[in-house]
Amino acid sequence: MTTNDCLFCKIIAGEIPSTKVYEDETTYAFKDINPKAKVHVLIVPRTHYANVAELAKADPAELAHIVEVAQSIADKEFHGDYRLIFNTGLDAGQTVFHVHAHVLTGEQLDE
Ligand code: D5M
Repeated sequence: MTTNDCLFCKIIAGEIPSTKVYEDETTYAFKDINPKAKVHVLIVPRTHYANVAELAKADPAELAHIVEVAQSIADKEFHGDYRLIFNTGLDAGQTVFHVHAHVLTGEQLDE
């Protein structure tokens, strides 16, 4: 997978529409098209990494920043509580191979 045929690279570039929740120089956040909670946001680094392990190795500061962004979304949308998920690999349910944090918040979540 290269950035040319990556769905989330196209979303970050504005070539495919998305509902923006947050953006800065390194990071973009948008609503998941198939929400699994009242608030379901995807946070992605603008740079393409296939999964969270690649991101952690190449740019741990960006991974920490993604956690900060998740916290700020949960602070705004709920009382600061949230679930943060990185599906990693096909058998874990990863379908888009540009690392993305799922932030689930806005309501009490099932266990
Ligand atoms: O999560 C991939 C997630 O990406 C899944 O929850 C649906 C979401 N998705 C797919 N296409 C779009 C678009 N176009 N906009 C917003 N959200 C989208 P994974 O962990 O890889 O299964």
